[in-house]
Amino acid sequence: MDEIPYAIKILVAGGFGAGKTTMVGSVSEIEPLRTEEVITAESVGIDDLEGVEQKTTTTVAMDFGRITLTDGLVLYLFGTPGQDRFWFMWDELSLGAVGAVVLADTRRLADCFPSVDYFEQRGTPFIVAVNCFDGAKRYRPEDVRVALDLDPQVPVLLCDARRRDSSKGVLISLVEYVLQRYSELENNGVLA
Ligand SMILES: Nc1nc2c(ncn2[C@@H]2O[C@H](COP(=O)(O)OP(=O)(O)OP(=O)(O)O)[C@@H](O)[C@H]2O)c(=O)[nH]1
Ligand SMILES: [Mg+2]
Repeated sequence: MDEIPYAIKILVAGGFGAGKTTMVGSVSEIEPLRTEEVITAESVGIDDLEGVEQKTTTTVAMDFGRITLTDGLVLYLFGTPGQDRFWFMWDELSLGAVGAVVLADTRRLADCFPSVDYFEQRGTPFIVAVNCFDGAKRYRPEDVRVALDLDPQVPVLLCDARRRDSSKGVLISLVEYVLQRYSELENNGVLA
């Protein structure tokens, strides 16, 4: 009989327009579930579209996708909505998640602060993936770490959310980091 794979839940979070839906879509091996709605005129003055002026839709509930990393490990990916008014979804979406990717856009770095705070407070292991938008100034991961005041062990990497291999690399780094955090717990006797 074939082994049943481990299935774990991962969140893809970050500020409005950071590329969450793009990442879940680029990496998913199934047709991703999306909940996009058109950004209407009512958004003007409420949603900051600077830097993503071409954006016409926004996630109003969640994105969902799946990727098999190895025969034994399947990731279920949940993309969060980026706009503040959908914060009420986050606690529900986060239930059972073992780790999170916080996508950052260096043109609007402060937009990912709430995601970083949220996972720090919940004790959810997360990594920061800087989505390299065309035309955005390039920063070194170390500069982003300082700007976001991250703990030294939190991995920060650069990515292109539109590319499957790049997004997959981010998820592999997250899984490695989660495993490392859990083995620290074990070594420190917390799980004993
Ligand atoms: N150049 C470039 N454009 C990107 C990249 N990732 C996303 N985009 C574009 O940026 C826009 C925003 O992407 P989304 O994936 O909708 O962002 P989101 O974080 O899901 O947005 P919300 O759900 O509204 O918070 C889209 O028009 C994408 O095509 C990237 O890596 N590089
Ligand atoms: Mg989205």
